Amino acid sequence: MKVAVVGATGLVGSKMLQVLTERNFPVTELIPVASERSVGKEVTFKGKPYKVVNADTAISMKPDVALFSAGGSTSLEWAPKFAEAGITVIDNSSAWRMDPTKKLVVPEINGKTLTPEDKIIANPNCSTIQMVLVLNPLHEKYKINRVVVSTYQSVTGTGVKAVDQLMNERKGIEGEKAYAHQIDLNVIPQIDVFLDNGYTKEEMKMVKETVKIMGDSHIRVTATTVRIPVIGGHSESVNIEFDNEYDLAEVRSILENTPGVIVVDDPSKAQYPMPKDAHEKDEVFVGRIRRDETQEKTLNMWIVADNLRKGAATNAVQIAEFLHSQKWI
Ligand code: A2P
Ligand code: 11C
Repeated sequence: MKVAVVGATGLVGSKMLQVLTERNFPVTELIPVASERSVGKEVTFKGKPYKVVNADTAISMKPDVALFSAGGSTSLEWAPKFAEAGITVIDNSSAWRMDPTKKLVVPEINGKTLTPEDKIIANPNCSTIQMVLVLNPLHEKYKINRVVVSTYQSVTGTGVKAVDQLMNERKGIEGEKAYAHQIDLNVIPQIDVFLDNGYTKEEMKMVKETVKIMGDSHIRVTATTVRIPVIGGHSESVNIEFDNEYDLAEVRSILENTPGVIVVDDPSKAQYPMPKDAHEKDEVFVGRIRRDETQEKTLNMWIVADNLRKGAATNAVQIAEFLHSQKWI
């Protein structure tokens, strides 16, 4: 299968190349795509060098599928052109997620809603993916009414420039800034731009994308998203109010039996999920599962995942795997 990766020189794009290799996706030819300034550079895939091309050239090379992670404006401009040429696009940007004509997919939850007619498929935001993977099986059992989430997000969510900012600050080196503030030894309660309602765009992604993926407008989500000086994964403190009473042991058992989820929860041994341990793993880790003692039918938990993997590259490759298993690509 000919596979184009648009944004192949970026953090998520290079993770996509790594995940395609690890999962042995049947790539017969790789087409790495980046901006004009990278055209001609070489990208290594499975030990072989491939020359970076621009989006126009990539279309003329007729890939079967294109994984996009080159920002919203590149996706808005180029995804429809790829789709018109018959190339299925799996898009990691926010460009198409809330478009009612496009599916927003976490394969374990709503992969089955896909059809061969879906030519632009949206990959959700990283902080949303790791949360819904845990929420969905609990919603199926107890019906979720409301979720209150606070995030602790890795600088890798912003891209290469932010990782450089953190490392430069740590070494006392002046350099380019990805954030308006120092990130080392600091916490920034802003991810993405502020909207008119006082929330950030990242917060509203968590609110809206959760409802769309889980397909239930009854679920109310309120979020505070925060950047912390961490590399390796996003963490989330999640408070979940159900419509129905739950049993704590049953919650654990449901999560232990959910594909892609690993329960790490033994306070007596100081065992709980941490980004250091989730780094380079495809699973979503959940722990600190406990009753909210202030309110009935309500639960607290802590969710951690590598935002570049299940939060981005792995989820996109899993969508491609699903399409391939259906013989649609
Ligand atoms: P380039 O390296 O040439 O700038 P990140 O999110 O880690 O910063 O990466 C963004 C990715 O998107 C990079 O691979 C970048 O390429 C790519 N990109 C940016 N603009 C375009 C564009 N117009 N067409 C294709 N790729 C683009
Ligand atoms: C972050 N969640 O951590 C963002 C990055 O909509 O795919 C991903 C943005 C997106 O900064």
